[in-house]
Amino acid sequence: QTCVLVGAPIDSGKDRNGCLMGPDALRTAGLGPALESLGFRVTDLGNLGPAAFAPDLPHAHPHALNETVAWTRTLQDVAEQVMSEGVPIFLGGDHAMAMGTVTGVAAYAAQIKRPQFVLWLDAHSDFHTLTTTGSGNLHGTPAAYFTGVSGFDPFPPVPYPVPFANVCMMGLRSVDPVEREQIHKTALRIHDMRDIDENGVVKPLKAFLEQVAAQNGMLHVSLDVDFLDPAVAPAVGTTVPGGATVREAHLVCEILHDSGLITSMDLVELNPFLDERGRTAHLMVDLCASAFGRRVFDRPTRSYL
Ligand code: DIR
Ligand code: MN
Ligand code: MN
Ligand code: MN
Repeated sequence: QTCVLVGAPIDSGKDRNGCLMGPDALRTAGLGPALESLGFRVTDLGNLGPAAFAPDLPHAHPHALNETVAWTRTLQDVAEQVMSEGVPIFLGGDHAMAMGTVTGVAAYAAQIKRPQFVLWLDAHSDFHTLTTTGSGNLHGTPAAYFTGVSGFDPFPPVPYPVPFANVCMMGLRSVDPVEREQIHKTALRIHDMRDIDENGVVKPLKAFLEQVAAQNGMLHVSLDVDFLDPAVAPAVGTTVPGGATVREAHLVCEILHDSGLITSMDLVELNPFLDERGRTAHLMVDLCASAFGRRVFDRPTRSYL
């Protein structure tokens, strides 16, 4: 099996810069060799760039709209294309990357007539639109965009939105009031940290994966660094205390591997400039390795289905 690394140094989704170094930090932390040691053939497309765009005004609201639209166009095309070559792992870049990656993989799923599912591992719900965003930071909008919510006018239309019921969010602990109001109107599967505290990660994840398997779905996993607690993953611009522990995150990834369902993945929001000695990059690489089969002892495949 082949893993295709796709570098997406998009840094336009928020004001604070540094995520552009994410892809190279993940490579430096050994992502390629880790996947090779698990038996994968690894190809690396290098780092992409945005399509041509008109310069954005420095203090515009939303921030860097043209640049983010341009990135979305590039990533949609590449994501759809690369799906036939293996399992793509998109190396962010901030979470605005998912506007392109998720809509791209969903277009591929539509081609082969399989439903698309998304597991969103994040402190934030990223469910703003261009009109509801208070911060103007577009990394707070991808989940609304790829589920087909209106209010994304200059962005490409979304012909194959991911149904709300096919999206499971875990780790939430920073949701803006407007987002909460909108989420309540949808069938999104929401598991905030309170839910994880009470029930753990296994029960909700297993229920979701059973749904994916039952419908022969494609599964995109979008892992935001801030899903993790900042004490163990400090290299992200939007830390929120009270996140997933190292073991909770590994367990999610290990179960994902055992399910055999992952068809594409995002590793996003890593800002190596905020790190100490690549600590967070190494953790992200280790989690990705767990998602692709690293384990202490063997377990039966699909043991969670
Ligand atoms: C906040 C923070 N909801 C916003 N969002 C994100 O700016 O819209 N931080 N995604 O990582
Ligand atoms: Mn910027
Ligand atoms: Mn996010
Ligand atoms: Mn986040």
